[in-house]
Amino acid sequence: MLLSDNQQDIPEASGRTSHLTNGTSTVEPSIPPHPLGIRPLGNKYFTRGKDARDASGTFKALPDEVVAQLLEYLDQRTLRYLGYTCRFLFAHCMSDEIWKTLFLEGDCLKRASFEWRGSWRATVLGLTEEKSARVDCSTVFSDVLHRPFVCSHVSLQRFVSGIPTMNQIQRFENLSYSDFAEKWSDKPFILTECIKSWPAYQSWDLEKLHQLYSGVVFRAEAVDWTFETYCQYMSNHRDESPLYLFDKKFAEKMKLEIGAGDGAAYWLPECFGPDLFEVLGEERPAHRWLIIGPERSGSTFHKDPNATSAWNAVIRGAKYWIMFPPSAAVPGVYVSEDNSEVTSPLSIAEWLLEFHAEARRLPECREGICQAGEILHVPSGWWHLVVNLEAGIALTQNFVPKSHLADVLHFLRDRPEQVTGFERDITDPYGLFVDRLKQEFPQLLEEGLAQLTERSLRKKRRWDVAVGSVVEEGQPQKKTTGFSFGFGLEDEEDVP
Ligand SMILES: O=C(O)CCC(=O)C(=O)O
Ligand SMILES: [Fe+2]
Repeated sequence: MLLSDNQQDIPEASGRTSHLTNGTSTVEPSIPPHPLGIRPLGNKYFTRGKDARDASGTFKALPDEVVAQLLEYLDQRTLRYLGYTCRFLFAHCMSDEIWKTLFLEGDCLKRASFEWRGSWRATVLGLTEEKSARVDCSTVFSDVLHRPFVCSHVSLQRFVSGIPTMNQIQRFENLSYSDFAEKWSDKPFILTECIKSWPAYQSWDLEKLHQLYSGVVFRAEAVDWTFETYCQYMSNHRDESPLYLFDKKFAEKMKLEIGAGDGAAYWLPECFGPDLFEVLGEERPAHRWLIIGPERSGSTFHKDPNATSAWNAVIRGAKYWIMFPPSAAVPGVYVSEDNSEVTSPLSIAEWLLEFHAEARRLPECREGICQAGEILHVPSGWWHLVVNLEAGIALTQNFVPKSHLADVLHFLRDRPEQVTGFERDITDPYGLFVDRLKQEFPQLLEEGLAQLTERSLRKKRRWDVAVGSVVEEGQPQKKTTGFSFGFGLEDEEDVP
């Protein structure tokens, strides 16, 4: 529940606000001192003097990770008062990640419009900035507490500049459909002129959208907030992974026309050609989104759903993209054997800090910055991580080009448990898609299915070669006990 405005955090009320000493960061010079003075663990070994942990009683024995986990079980009142017992626990109990969880679990979630107060804690407790407690925590040494702060301040420039020439995503002013279909449907690229005539590009910015839609409720991850509240959040938050507005019903909510008609806010770029998922009509999965977020917001590594391709048009701001082809092993991204689960427990900043340098050295790596007025192509099955270099607005759409029909058929047919976005009552998306294609594009369907069969045969043949039951021309017969781990036996079927 939100507490009222006149709530006040106890330490300030009892006159214990103290002067904060500067902490030093061991990570990079651009990181300012932590607002509470919390310092990285390593600093403890260069500091003679107090360690706040010593005054935390039983908690002293626990590693920081365990303390942080324990606190996740507390309700807001207990968390608040436990934080007043000593500096060490104050520092832990101020962790905004815990307060974000409390927000998401509490009644606050039910309200779309309220005042954002600069942090999850202040918002849950209804505290104004000046009534929020501030206690000198310069004797608290903790990577668990300091690391999220580093991640929310790390300079993005150092990762997005100096892109090696080999890695650069190709840029064109425009592209014809025939060039796309023949040469580019498998590769990322950026078009610099394609969307410049969109009214959305010419007239939207954050201020204008705020004027027009401040009362409209948009989805941002787990919350539905008015644009007014989201704008307050965007301009004053401290999150390492900022809440990202990602709304699939934006066209209805904003009463937008999309397409060829007069008054349309934007239309589909011609170069990608027909979108074969259009045959699904009302039954197609969600396919377009309005995306708004502050600097550092973005998307961690993923492949787009159902083996669809996508375009992503930047209306305001700038996005850094790092991409890998479908079969690449992306550093720091762990995929289960059947590809159904992707584990990348890292925030964007953590991934950049830990894995960017290694990823950039891989020959398959592609990187680029998509500026306002530019549009980027995400080919079917490609891995991508995206980060906003400044607050911005984007529009994205997923589609099925002819050249990837076989991939989508394959995905729907052979990965039914990974198919997403269809309404629950559609129990056989593959069957539905095939039926509709049969009616509207029988020839394309036939070609797509033929490609699937050919792939299966090729895969089987490569398997037979690998286990030695068939000899490839010019190769000696392998001795085998019937099973071997075949190097180079790329699972083509697994590559959407
Ligand atoms: O703009 C972004 O954050 C990227 C969005 C994206 O990857 C997606 O919509 O699949
Ligand atoms: Fe994506």
